[in-house]
Amino acid sequence: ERGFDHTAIEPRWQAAWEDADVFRIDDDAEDPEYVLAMFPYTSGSLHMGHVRNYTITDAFARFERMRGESVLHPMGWDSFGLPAENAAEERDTNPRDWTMQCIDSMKEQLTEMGFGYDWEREIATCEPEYYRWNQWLFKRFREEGLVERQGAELNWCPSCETVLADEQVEEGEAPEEPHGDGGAVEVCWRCDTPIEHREMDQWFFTITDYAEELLEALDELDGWPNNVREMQRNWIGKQEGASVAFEIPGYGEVDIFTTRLDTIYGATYFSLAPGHPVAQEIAEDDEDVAEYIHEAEQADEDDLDVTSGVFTGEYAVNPATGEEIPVYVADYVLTDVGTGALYAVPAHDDRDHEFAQYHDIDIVQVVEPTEDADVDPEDVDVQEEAYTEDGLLVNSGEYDGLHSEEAREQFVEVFDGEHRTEYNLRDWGISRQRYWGTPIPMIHCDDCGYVEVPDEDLPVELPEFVHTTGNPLDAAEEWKHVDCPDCGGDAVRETDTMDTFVDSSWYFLRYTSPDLEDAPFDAERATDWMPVDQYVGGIEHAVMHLLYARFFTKVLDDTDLLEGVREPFTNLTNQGMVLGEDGHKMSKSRGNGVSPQRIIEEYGADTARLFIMEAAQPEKELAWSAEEVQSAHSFLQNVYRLAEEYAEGEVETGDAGADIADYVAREIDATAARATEEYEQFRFNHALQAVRELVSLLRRYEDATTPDAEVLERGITTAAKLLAPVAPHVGEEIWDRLDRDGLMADADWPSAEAPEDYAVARRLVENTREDVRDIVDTVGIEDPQTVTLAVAPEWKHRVVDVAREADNVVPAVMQNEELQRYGEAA
Ligand code: ANZ
Ligand code: ZN
Repeated sequence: ERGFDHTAIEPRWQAAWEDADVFRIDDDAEDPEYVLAMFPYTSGSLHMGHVRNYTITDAFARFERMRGESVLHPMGWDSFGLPAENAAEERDTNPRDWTMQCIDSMKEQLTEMGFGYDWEREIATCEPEYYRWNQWLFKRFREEGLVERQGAELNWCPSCETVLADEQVEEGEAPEEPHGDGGAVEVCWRCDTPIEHREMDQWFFTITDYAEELLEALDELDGWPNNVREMQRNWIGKQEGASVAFEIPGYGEVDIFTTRLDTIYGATYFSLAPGHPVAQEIAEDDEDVAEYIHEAEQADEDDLDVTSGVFTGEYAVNPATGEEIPVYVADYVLTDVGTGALYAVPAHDDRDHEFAQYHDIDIVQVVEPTEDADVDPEDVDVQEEAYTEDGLLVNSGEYDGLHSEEAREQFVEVFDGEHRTEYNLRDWGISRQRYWGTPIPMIHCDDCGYVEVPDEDLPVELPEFVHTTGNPLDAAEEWKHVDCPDCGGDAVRETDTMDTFVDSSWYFLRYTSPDLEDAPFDAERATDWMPVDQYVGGIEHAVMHLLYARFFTKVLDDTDLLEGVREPFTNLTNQGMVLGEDGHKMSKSRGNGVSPQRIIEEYGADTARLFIMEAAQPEKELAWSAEEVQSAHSFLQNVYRLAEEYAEGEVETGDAGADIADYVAREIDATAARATEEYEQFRFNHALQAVRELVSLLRRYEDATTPDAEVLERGITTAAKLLAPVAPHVGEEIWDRLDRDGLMADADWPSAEAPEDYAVARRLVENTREDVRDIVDTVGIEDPQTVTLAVAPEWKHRVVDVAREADNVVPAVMQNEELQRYGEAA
């Protein structure tokens, strides 16, 4: 039986790596390469998305390690969250036991995939040793004035009398109208009662204090994909505008926020958010308004009806025209945006236009397109549709003809306003009415109000889990009732727990000192080891996790827990989706999933890893293909057998002529150089393509001649090493076959010194991809070998094409065996 048996070699090398502590990194390592994958949520088993994510970081970490870098490549568990509570309910166990089981089985899977982590640095966010620092940091943030208690809208089940997390709200049918219009309502997952929305006080981190810095620093994050930076920019949503006061007789001056002060002459009505103090004041004497506000509070913010609103009977004075315009209370005006009040210009704003048409309000045009605009002023009919572009002012008194931009500038003074910048970014509400999370370290005392749990009493540990309808922490009477730390009187613990995004906002720091008992992390080491050099994870975290982690890092730096670390992740890669063989995202419901376990059993981890890395660049979608999996497996067997046959003395070696040996030697160096460069750029598939080419050359070398032993052996070890970050078990097996000392994981990366002419040619390819002819001319077609070395496979056809066109060089090119193949194929 030739070839390797993956079921035998994979566990063997996994054990060997562990015995030799290959992936351990010392605390005193200086500024290691920090390679990190987003840690998994403890769902119970790895899916292909995980496997892809971790294969990328593992390959890169192994590559850097073989290059002689010290590498920090840790792993941990994002292990708090509602699904564990649900699983515990379903299985009649508790979230802790369930989570620990999940961790055990996921860890086993990671090991079977051959991923090399420093397990000494393993962390689990559900351990008191970890979450106590969430509590400690919450207190430090509070000292910095970054924690506030504010009202927030929550889902409330009137039947269970409990707050529901968003995930606990389902679409259902209102029970009292079974033959209703079929419209879906939101219902409680447990009892199907339609839910209500209630305003309740919650704990917030005031991330908005950092809005400007979080926005500005994005410009310098050039190791991040542009789309993620753009998503963060939009999320932060900076708007530069102005605030101006409008008089509402009987209620005084009300400030509005606008980004279109140039349109003020066109304001034909005025709108207040339901939560605006003046709206509330009006409601005191106006039943219709009171009822509207009440309904608006019940409604779900997410499905806004732009036309919804109620006339208050009051009028505001437009300071530009002196005219009185009707005041509405309208749902589309958000209480916590700007000032919660706006003047509306139906002619130039889409929402205002829809509202005005519905409520039959005047539409007055005050801006028309400039001469060089795409639209003809004649073609603009604001009665039909709002014109939302800038332009020249009309119907604006003495300011007619002024450009919008100038008008915005001038009007701030004219109408006694103020420049004002607004952000879409909201403060981060961290309260969750759930059990399986970090208890918020606060105690409520009727006399003293909210009092912090003293540092020496941290962690506030979770009590035993009980099965109950609401939040188990509310039912934990013994745990809940404590003495007030200030006055010693009867007091009650906060029963909300923290959003699990708090856990993931700083876990990358904990890896630097996972067992530290008197601080969340060692400030000096964290400062030295941070930022993460390569961070890899899903695009679904583009905004929340990645923004929160940036926020935490900045706060920690400002509070001197870090020194001069303003950003957590220097380079970010979002791996693309894994699709099933049918081209759809792998999912349980479609039944098109491929389980990592099955692939490991059938073909081995190396095959799975190789397939994943060859099939697409990390950012691209990857479609599963049984055929390509098979091809990856055959390739690995082929490389292995090449080594095996050589090691067993089955290859007759000798002196086949210096020319050919020289050529092969140059190809070996060139491949190492090219693969190295591709690894550095995260273009693993190109690196692997180069290795495949080398292996086929070595096969031809061996078949067609009596190869030089030294060159052949160097070729085999080079190919195996270049493959090792992706297929580490096979790498070790070959290393062993060749009787080398130690482990390949510890071996040196092949020298990336390419032959000089190769390097020149390579640069040329990079610089002149567009013009193969230039390459051919410049490197000199008399030396077709250099051309071969220089050009990526996809270009070799073009080299041949160019050579054909310039027929004087055809014979020269065709002397080159490699190019001949491309010539024949063409
Ligand atoms: C008058 C105006 C005229 C506006 C016009 C726009 C166009 P964007 O559009 O994203 O830049 N606004 C102000 N406060 C608001 C609130 N609390 N809730 C909802 N909308 C509010 O956002 C800025 C615009 O949103 C502001 O400029 C304001 O309407 C509206 F032709 O003022 B504008
Ligand atoms: Zn007290």
